[in-house]
Amino acid sequence: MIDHKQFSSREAFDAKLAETIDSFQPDLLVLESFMRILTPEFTRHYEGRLLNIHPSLLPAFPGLHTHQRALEMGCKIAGCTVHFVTAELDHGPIVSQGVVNILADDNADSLAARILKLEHQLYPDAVRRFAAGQLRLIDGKVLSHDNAPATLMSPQPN
Ligand code: NHR
Repeated sequence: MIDHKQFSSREAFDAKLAETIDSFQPDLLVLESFMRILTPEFTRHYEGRLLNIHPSLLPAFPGLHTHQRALEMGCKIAGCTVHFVTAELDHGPIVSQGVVNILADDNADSLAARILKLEHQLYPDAVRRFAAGQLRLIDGKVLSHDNAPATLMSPQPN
């Protein structure tokens, strides 16, 4: 484990992180509950081979507390977005999106739970497509063989 608190700056933490990751020569990095904003040096180094899934329909609600913010805005739909990570937080090129209806009695937890089910479909699917060579970032644009449409989930009880 690499603990960011042991480093005096984001740059130093990210440099150690990248050094450690590179020793494994990975084809793809997949962020999961990774809560530290990554430096431009790091995101540039892994450009086109670093994915994130964010629990909102980007470009709406980048950052934190997305479900609460969607509810407060009175949104009728919400969802999640798989994207390639760039220096600008939650603004990288979009790979795929999943959509759920927001129900009248939803709270942040019930909405999060419904969206999480979609995340568990979309994220592995994106990794599978990347591994199969069907998903690439070319000149900052997503190149996808099947041009994946949004995944829709009809309202259903948790
Ligand atoms: N880094 C870059 N450069 N670009 C992205 O798109 C990133 C990223 C790092 C993480 C995941 C992201 C999410 O989808 C992610 C995407 C952390 C924060 C944050 O504010 C925001 C979004 C995401 C992850 N982090 C605070 C920070 O100062 C710390 C918050 C905390 O510790 O609770 O790093 O959700």
